[in-house]
Amino acid sequence: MNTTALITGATSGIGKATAELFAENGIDLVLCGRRQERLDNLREALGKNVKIHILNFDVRDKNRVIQSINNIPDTFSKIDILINNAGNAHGLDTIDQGSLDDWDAMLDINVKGLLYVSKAVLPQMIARRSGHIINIGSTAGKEVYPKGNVYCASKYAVDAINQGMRLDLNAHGIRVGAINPGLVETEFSNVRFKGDTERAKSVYKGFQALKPEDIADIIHFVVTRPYHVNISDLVVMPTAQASSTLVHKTG
Ligand code: NDP
Ligand code: 8X3
Repeated sequence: MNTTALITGATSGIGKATAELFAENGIDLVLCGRRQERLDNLREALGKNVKIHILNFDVRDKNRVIQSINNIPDTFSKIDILINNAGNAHGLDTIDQGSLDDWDAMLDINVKGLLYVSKAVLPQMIARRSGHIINIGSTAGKEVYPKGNVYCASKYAVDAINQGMRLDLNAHGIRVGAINPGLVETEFSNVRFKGDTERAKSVYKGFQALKPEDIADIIHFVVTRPYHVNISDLVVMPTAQASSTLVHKTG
């Protein structure tokens, strides 16, 4: 039987690159996101290689998340791999200037959304005594940077949830690990700066940022290790980046 992966945030960036690489490698896919047209395009493009099922939900909508995942057609219902990737930063402000709506979005999507999706997928993994969960954290979840406050908090929470999941699922034979990227050039900064593309581009100027394909490659490596090998926590940065606050830029 084929391997099936469910990827949240598959319409862009790291999630999309992972979907493309998984499809190239024969992994059937359940692809999630809110932008229907992009989901349809992915189904069209990747459906030539593997079976694709698309799910349109906002990870904040817990009832819709649980209902959508519970009603996945039988062909896709054995989810071997869950990539908890959906998420973004919203705003970059000092703690006194931050917007309440931005704070809600980051905590509701990056933390609670990840929990809702995991809660929906876990029962079948536990019943089968197998499965692999990859949580996409961040260097922001290892080291706080100025104005990162709530985004960093959301990724520290992902780090804690990753550790907690690994402890609680240990007896069930489920692999759990986090991948924590540094600066990856995706739509991330465009979302953070609310469509200010010039400001978004400037984040990645003067050095070679990671590409989403770099992270997809690592995710594929992690999920293709023998089952007794669990890569539990991995940090990856561009060579030009030494920490959350130190990036060597030229020009
Ligand atoms: P993108 O903005 O390119 O992709 C974000 C994805 O998340 C999109 O597919 C988007 O889909 C989905 N998403 C966002 N909000 C929701 C929501 N409410 N409900 C459902 N899906 C949602 O960013 P990245 O690929 O960079 O980000 C992916 C993950 O990687 C995030 O968790 C991010 O925090 C993390 N990360 C990113 C880094 C970077 O430098 N880029 C570094 C470290 C970690 P749609 O809008 O269609 O719903
Ligand atoms: C994304 C990396 O440094 O832009 O999580 O917060 S950073």
